[in-house]
Amino acid sequence: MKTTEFREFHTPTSGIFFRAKRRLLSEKTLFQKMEIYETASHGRVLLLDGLVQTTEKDEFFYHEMLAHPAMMSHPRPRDILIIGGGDGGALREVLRYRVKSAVLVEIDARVIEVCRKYFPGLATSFGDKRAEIVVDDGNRFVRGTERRFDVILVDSSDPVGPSAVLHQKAFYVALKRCLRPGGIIAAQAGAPLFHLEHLLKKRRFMKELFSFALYYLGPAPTYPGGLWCYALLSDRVDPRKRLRKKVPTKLKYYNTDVHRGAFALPQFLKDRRRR
Ligand code: AG3
Repeated sequence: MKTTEFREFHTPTSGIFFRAKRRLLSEKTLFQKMEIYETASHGRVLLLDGLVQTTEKDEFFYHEMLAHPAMMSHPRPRDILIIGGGDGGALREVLRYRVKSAVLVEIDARVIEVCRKYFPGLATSFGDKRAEIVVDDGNRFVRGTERRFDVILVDSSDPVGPSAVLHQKAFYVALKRCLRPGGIIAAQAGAPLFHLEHLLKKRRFMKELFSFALYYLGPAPTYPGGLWCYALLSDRVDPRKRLRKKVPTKLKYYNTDVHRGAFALPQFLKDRRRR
């Protein structure tokens, strides 16, 4: 796209029209096409391979809902792993807790570099002493590492391109191996409106692997359909039961009422099968 003042753009299936004031960056990295626009309505917008990943205006819905349901369900989350999430938003959320370490494994070093520059509100977390950044393929990392984690967040993109493997059963088998006893995984799972078949299939294999494999929902105004689905996986913890007492301050969307409500699923996504 040429840099035309106030040109409108939209992304496949998102249905959102952004008014681009300025293109700040457009490049092909080793892994994907990356673009950043300054928009009139949503502040800065990051796209990877044409898909909206984050906007300054509404990123808090997604990042808070990816991180806090898992973090709040774990009695003592000390060591955290984030797969993907090179913009730093999920990392910012987990560092609101008294964790010991947070390892972020991002395949594309350029995403980190560029977000540090253009999305300071997300990427301040990279400077935190507890954060450790690993530039590697998340799939390869979880297969090889001997480290174990209390909470793992999967902040991937859609099941196409470099993120495709992060949606498959083999990856979840490998992830499970990296969990400490009592550990919890939260993974972004896609749009109920556009990825329903995929979501239903995924829930079947997740239930084979974990005692608790539950979907929950949250708003994502700039993602396709506006409603986003996440999976919460654990062998010991039912995230609908006991929560930690103290919620981090300064959150914009998440609270414990929202947490409980998020597990209420609409009829078309309800799990009717018992294990
Ligand atoms: N995680 C991505 C969500 C997928 C967006 N999909 C789409 N727009 N079709 C994103 C990175 C945010 N930390």
